[in-house]
Amino acid sequence: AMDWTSYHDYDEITAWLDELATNNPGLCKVSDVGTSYEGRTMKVLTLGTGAADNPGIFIDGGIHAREWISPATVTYIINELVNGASSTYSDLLAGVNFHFMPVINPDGYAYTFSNERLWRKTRSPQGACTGVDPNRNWDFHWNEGGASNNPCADTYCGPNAFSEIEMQVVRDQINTLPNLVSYISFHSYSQLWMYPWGWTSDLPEDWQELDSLAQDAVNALTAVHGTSYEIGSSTNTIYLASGGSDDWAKGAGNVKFSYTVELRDTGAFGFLLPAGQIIPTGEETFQGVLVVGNFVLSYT
Ligand code: 0X9
Ligand code: ZN
Repeated sequence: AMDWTSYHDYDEITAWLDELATNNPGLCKVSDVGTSYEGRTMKVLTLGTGAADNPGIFIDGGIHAREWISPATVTYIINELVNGASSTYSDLLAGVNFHFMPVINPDGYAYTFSNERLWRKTRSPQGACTGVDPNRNWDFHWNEGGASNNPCADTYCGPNAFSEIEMQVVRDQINTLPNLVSYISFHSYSQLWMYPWGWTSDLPEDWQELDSLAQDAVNALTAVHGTSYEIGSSTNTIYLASGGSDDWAKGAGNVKFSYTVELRDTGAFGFLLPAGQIIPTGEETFQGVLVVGNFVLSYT
């Protein structure tokens, strides 16, 4: 069983996804979509009661191993949609397909439980050091700034774009799913709701649409517990960093409303966010995701 009073490891999360699908046929479907470097099965959970080509939202978490509030928030969102006041979301789930991958860097995440709490990267061998920054590894303006060529660095972009099997798996999902309108990647920390680009300070031509939806999402988020967020393009809000999944989703994957969200907090606890903040973070973030979901529902 799952709860949101403590953080859960990779095996607990994947077992829970399987259990949800078993208990909620017709709403949930779980698919095995790949295998990590160390052999962990990667799964996608899809929620939706309508057509397979309904507009879709792809939500991932856990790309950075140590950002534990990310998988916890993604599972919180899944649980609300599946086990929350069911009739509330029936129109949404009839018109929008949600695709979730709560932990897209399974080996790194497992390593933060077993060995090193603040590990960030994947766990593939890279010469004298280990791991690639999975959020510098995507093939859209790859290694064009804000990334390191040093295999020992935390922002190592890899020997080539998509060197990491786990990011290939996520890429293939995004490419396979029909009609994705939004992509949201959950990270921590800093309380930012960001849109492309992260590889340049230039803005996408449709940035005002992305900014406006982000404002609506953040307004709903902040209304829950008063948590303040900043909104803007990645480069202009946090820093320049190329090879990110959000830039790829928009620039190569053609997913228009692409976001990276940095969850709580602003640094008091940082990556070591106390488990007592999982539920409030989940509650507020879920309201932001609902705004995106309802926008996608009526987006043509
Ligand atoms: O550096 C990152 O990958 C993200 N910040 S974190 O502290 N969670 O590591 C920000 C990524 C923003 N998006 C792009 N730069 N494309
Ligand atoms: Zn991150």
